[in-house]
Amino acid sequence: VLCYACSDSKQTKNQPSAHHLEPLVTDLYTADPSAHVFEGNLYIYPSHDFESGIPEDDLGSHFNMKDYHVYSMESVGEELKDHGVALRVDDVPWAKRQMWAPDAAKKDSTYYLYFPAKDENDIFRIGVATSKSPSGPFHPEAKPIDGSFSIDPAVFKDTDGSYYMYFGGIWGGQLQRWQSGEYIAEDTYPADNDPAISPKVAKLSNDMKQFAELPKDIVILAKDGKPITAGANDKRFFEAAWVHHYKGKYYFSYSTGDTHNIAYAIGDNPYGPFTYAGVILKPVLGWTNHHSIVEYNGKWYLFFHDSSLSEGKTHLRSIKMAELKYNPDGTIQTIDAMVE
Ligand code: FUB
Repeated sequence: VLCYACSDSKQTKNQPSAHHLEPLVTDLYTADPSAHVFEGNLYIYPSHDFESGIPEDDLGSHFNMKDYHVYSMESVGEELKDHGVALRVDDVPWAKRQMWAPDAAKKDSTYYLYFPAKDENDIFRIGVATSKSPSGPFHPEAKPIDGSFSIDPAVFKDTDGSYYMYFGGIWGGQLQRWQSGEYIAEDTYPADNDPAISPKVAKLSNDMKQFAELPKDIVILAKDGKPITAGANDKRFFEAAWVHHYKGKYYFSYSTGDTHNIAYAIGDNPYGPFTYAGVILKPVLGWTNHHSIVEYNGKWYLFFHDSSLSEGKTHLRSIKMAELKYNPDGTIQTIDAMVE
C-alpha cells in the first residue's frame, strides 16, 4: 500500500509522493511489473518471486518462479487487489520452469498474457495464454510462439492498432546464444568495440498468438549516431524492454543489467533505430532493475521493483511505483528510488 497517511506536508491522500516509495504488495514477493490500463483500472502483471532453495548463479537459476498473480487498482494510492493465481507453470504443456517477466495486452474482447519460461531442453521460449478477463485465469496455448526465444516479452499497441512484441535478455536470458539465428548452447558475446547484442522486435499476427514476421534487431544508437557498443555496459541493452509512445515519439526503455540502470532511447517508429537519451531509474536495492511505464488519468507512472522488503535478497523483490515526469523537450527526469 502506498503511504497516503504519512505526515509529509507535500503529500495528500491518494497521491503517492515520489519520495516515499513503499512496496505495493507485502504478502508475496513480486517483480518485473508490467502495468496497463484495462477497463479504466490499472492492472499490473508481475513475476511472482519465491524462495525455492535453488542456489544463486550467473544464469539466474535462483529466479525459479512457478506462477503469476494479477493485481489491479482503481485509483492511484489505493491498496492493490490481488486477483489470485492467473497461470501456473504446471498448466503450461511446454513450460518446465522459471516463469520470468510477463506482459499483457488486450485486443477486441480478449486479454493475452505473454510469458517466458524454459522448455524441456532448458531453452527460454515465449508463450501466450488468453482470458476474457484482465485478471485471468489465463488459458495457455499448447506450444510457445513459433520462432520465439529468450525472455522479457513486452507488447506495445501502436496508434494504428498494430501490436509489436519486444523481447530479449543477455546472460541468463540466453539472447547471446541466438546470434547465428539458431540456438547454440554456449555464450558468444561481441568484442567490446563491436555493436552490442540487439534486443528483438516482431509484429504480432492478427490472432495475437504468433509472430507475423521474423524478429528484427532493435538498434540503439549512441548520441554520435553509431550503434552502442558491447563494452558500453552502462548504456547497452541487457534485458527488460518496454516501449511507450509520447508526443509522437517512441520510447524504448530497458535495463542495463550489470550496471543496474533503467535507460531509454527515442525513435520515430516502432522498429527504431532509437537514440540513447539517458537514465530513467538509477540502480535500486538488489541486482536486477525492471520496469514499465504507463499513462493513467493524465499522469505518467513508472512501475519497478527492488529488494527492500526482503532486506536485499536479489531474487525476492517487491513492486513499487513512482510518478514519471517529462521535461519540455521530451526527455524524462531521472528517478533515484534509493534516496527519494
Ligand atoms: O524476474 C526474472 C528476471 O529478472 C527478469 O526476466 C529480468 O528482467 C530480471 O528482472
